[in-house]
Amino acid sequence: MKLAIIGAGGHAKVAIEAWRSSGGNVAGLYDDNAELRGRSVLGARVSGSSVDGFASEHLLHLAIGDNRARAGLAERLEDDRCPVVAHETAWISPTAAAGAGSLICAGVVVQAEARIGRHCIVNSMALVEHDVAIGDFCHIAPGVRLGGAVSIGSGVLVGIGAAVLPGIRIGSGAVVGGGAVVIRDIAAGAVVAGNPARPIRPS
Ligand code: JB2
Repeated sequence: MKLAIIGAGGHAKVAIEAWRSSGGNVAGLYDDNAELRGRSVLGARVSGSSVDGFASEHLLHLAIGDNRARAGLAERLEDDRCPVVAHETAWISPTAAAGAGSLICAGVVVQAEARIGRHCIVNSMALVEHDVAIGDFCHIAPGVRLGGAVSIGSGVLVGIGAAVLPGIRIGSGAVVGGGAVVIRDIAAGAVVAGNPARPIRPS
């Protein structure tokens, strides 16, 4: 079946190439920005709004980097229309699992019994070690390293290149700045940065 992609920005390019890497066809792109209508992104045409995409007969993927925007759109979707999209170069343990609509990008490694929620982005070259648990609507940015048994709530952004030590717990809605090294648990909603990571905005 063909995949309709909601969102026609930079992240859509990554989703398109991940889906195509294993022979998938993209039906079209759908974006609420009317100025994008008719444009082509990597050969896929912007054919309408998100409502048009939902009304199509195709499988769907939410290719929007913002966690909240993605979560809002997911409420209007049934999980069985949203396959896991994994680039062919990702290595995903046969004992790991990812929820509906998640994108596992090029070069990602997901180790034994890791759990990834619904509509997550595990971006290029990220490492998700054994027994990691990631909630719904998270973005694990490029090059992030999550040590064994790290636990992450929903709607969390772990910024590019950050490292999270084994067993650390990160609460829902938290933001970890790019390059941070997380050595202590992080409260829900907190924003942390640096090495070692410290709050720059309290929860
Ligand atoms: O609620 C929405 C919505 N919010 C943004 N509904 C619909 N249908 N579309 C929405 N969009 C659309 O997503 C915008 O109109 C825009 O066309 C697109 C977002 O494009 P942008 O290039 O700004 O961001 P992105 O989400 O594709 O990529 C971001 O996140 C990635 C993970 C960037 O920060 C990338 O650099 C990053 N790799």
